[in-house]
Amino acid sequence: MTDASTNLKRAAQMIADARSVVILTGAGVSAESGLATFRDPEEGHWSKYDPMQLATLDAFNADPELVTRWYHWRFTRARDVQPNPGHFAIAALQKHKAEQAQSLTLITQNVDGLHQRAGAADVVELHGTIHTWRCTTTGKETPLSELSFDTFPIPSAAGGLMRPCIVWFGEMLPQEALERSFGAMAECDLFISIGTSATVEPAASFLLAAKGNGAATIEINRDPTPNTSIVDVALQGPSGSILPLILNELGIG
Ligand code: BV8
Repeated sequence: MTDASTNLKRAAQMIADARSVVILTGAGVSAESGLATFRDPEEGHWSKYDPMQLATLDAFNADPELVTRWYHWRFTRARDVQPNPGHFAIAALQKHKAEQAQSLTLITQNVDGLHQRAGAADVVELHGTIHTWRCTTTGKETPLSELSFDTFPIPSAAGGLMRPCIVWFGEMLPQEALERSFGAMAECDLFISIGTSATVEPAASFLLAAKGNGAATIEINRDPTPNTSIVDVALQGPSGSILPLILNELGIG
């Protein structure tokens, strides 16, 4: 038996034994749906821009048209793609754990909404969502479906501009999302990091915090990360292939 299949069986057994699981996902879990990640070169028009230079309040204030166009491009991409087998596997695992009267809290750094479209429940959107926008003057929120993008940027009724309800670099994370995350991490006996480079704080430190609370740890990622050397089991490869194999081991789905 290869190391990879031994590790996969071990990870499956850890998941079966866990009574309280936290999963943290990043852009890598949406890569097989066709959405570019943050640190892989972006295809097409935006390849000349660095997302790190666009996902900031300063960038929006300096050029609201450019940043609004970037998010318009990103949400039309997110709307046009489908959840992949990795998203569906996580949703099936969450359902299975609930049926066993055990808990699985899904925390995502992604803003694309693909976990919810795959059937995941109570998703903690740590970095907000592209599917709701708010007025820069009043903070009043509007669902994306009620916005028209015939002008860039979009003026708000109060005379301000509309911006996505996304946490930009340098902005505070939503209090409720942070509280739910820290609460789940304090309770969990298994923390699984999937498709994230573990470089954006404070999410990058969640695995270490859970480990410090005594949780076992698993990483599923295409490339090594700063967490790879400290997790109990590291499965290197595409989450859209690895997660269904784990569910097969567990006899789920
Ligand atoms: C904040 C929304 C308080 C935008 C995003 C220490 C403490 C606190 C803050 C900081 C700190 N040090 C530095 C900071 C500042 C900053 C930060 O972390 N900077 C980093 C770059 C050093 N953090 C913040 O500003 C946060 N705010 O802490 O507030 C505060 C405020 C002021 C001053 C001090 C403190 C806000 C962070 C949120 C930023 N917003 N997203 C948008 O989406 O447009 S973050 C952005 O990066 C996305 O959400 C993304 O998800 C996230 C992390 O990236 P990843 O998801 O990991 O994606 P990445 O491309 O990096 O990696 C993908 C991985 O997938 C790769 O490893 C690849 O190998 C793998 N992969 C690829 N394909 C597959 C795969 N894996 C499996 N299968 C595949 N098929």
